[in-house]
Amino acid sequence: MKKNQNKQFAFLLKAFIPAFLALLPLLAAGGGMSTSAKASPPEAKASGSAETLVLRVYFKDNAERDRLAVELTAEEAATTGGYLTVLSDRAGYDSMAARGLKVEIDQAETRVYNDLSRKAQVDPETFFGSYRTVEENYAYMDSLVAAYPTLAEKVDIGDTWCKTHPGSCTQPNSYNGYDMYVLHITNRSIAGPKPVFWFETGIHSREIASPEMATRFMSQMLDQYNTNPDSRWLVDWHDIWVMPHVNPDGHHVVENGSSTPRTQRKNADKNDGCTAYPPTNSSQFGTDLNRNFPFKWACCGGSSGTPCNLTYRGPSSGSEEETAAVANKIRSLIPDQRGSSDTSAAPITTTGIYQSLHTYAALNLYAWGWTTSAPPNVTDLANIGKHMKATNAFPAGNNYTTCQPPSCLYAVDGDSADWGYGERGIPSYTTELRGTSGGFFPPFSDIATLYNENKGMLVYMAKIARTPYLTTRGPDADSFPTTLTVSVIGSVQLNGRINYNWTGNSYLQNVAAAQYYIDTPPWAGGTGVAMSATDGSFNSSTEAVRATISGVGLTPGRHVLFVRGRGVNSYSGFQSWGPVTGVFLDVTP
Ligand code: 0X9
Ligand code: ZN
Repeated sequence: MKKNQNKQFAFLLKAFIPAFLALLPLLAAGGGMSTSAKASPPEAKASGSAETLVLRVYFKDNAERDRLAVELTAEEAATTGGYLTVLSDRAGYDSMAARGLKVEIDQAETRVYNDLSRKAQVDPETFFGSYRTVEENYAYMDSLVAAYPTLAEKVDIGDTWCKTHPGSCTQPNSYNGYDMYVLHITNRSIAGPKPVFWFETGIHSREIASPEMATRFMSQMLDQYNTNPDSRWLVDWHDIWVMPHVNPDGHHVVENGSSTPRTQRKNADKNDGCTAYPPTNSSQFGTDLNRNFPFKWACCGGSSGTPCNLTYRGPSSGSEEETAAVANKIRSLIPDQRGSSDTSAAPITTTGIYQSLHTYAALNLYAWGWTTSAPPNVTDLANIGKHMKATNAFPAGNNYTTCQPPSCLYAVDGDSADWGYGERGIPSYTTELRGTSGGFFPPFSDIATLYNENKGMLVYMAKIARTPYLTTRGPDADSFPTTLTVSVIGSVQLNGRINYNWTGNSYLQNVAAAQYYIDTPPWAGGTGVAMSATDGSFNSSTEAVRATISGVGLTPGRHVLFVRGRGVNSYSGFQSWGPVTGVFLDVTP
């Protein structure tokens, strides 16, 4: 990436000043939370010598839990231990204790949170180590479009709050907001309509690991188009929408923290009665975009009506530019497939799937967030979630607990996952990445691990996008090779496995059949060729399968095989075919 003048200026600001300022807390020997914040007198005062404490606040029942979660802005840590995890300072701790709450300091987590040694060195073009800024991620998207012009386009779906309110945004500096860009990945030389996988990150800007997953997923789809057969067929046949920054204004604030990012969670809307800046863990301007979606908005105590609160829901349903842009774009891509009653189930043939990635509770959360009642499609929503978790599924899951938020986290209303399922009827998830050592701000070196453990979950979601509620009832096709080579006068063996037997599968049953397609997949009118059970009969939930593929009659060059299996059961008249696994078939003259 070329440095322009702004970058040079940013370099000075970001590298030299914080490097000097970072020394101050060490010299002051006060320890405490060293933010670049010490740059400005007001924040230096606000943090002072007050160390951030990681607190366990115990609750008596779920009603108290949900009330306290909103009031104290609990972290998204599991609540199954009977307590909420809350970041506060000594004064906050004292006042909680004074009002009779049982509250403890988690000493180990408090040390980790404040560990100065984690502070990464500052790169002129990134922040907090090598995390990319909004500008850099947008430039990265441009570079992908330039490299793969027929496979990727950068789509502007709207303007942020700061861009629609010119002159209003002055923190951390005067700026005029952002366009909201989504990378639309599909091979445009293959006609649609195609099933939609919507994958967004960064709705909570301080959860900085999440956009890094989006850019890696873009790369996996595009840079591996010629080497990874699943990337190939997904890009050819599916509409993949990846939005790295649902909240770019908030991210801009976060980046400014430099040696320690700022903790802005919400957008930059400060016209609703709160101008608190710099952001703290209990007060900041903005609307929580994940409480602003137009479904069950403000319905049930899962959000706050107080503007400085971290779960402030905004003045009205869908009031924020960012929320409206995402909802309207998805509305243009995916039809409303669910009835309007809370108990209306979406049909088994529903198409489209939605992932909104957060950090850092290690959870795959599905609807509903607004009620403890199970959603009408609960069996399938949970089953997709369990596949997202199962490390022995294919592609391998992330090993995060799968659950409905009020039972494992806290009640939430107006969030994107409830909207996606509630309004459109599509399976919608909030995956919370695992917290590594840094909470919201893991050292950049953890990003590779986090992507590695989540890429299988993302690919699975992309694979089942056509009919997720149906396809999750089918088996995985795993253990197939990446590439087979055959000559035009020869033949080759295709070997692999059809497997229902991954941990937690609600649709465990015997495998009944397997098939492959050459170049034209089942949904495009291709002809399936039956594969046989290697042991002679289909009579188990895990079957090794094989076929002999002849090269005679095939054009020399690269072909794509689509392999899949099904179970013995049918559902509403549909056979239980599982997701496709791709294999390259290279035919030599
Ligand atoms: O509270 C939230 O918005 C999410 N947790 S976080 O700490 N990252 O902010 C959880 C939202 C879960 N909601 C649904 N799955 N419906
Ligand atoms: Zn979040």
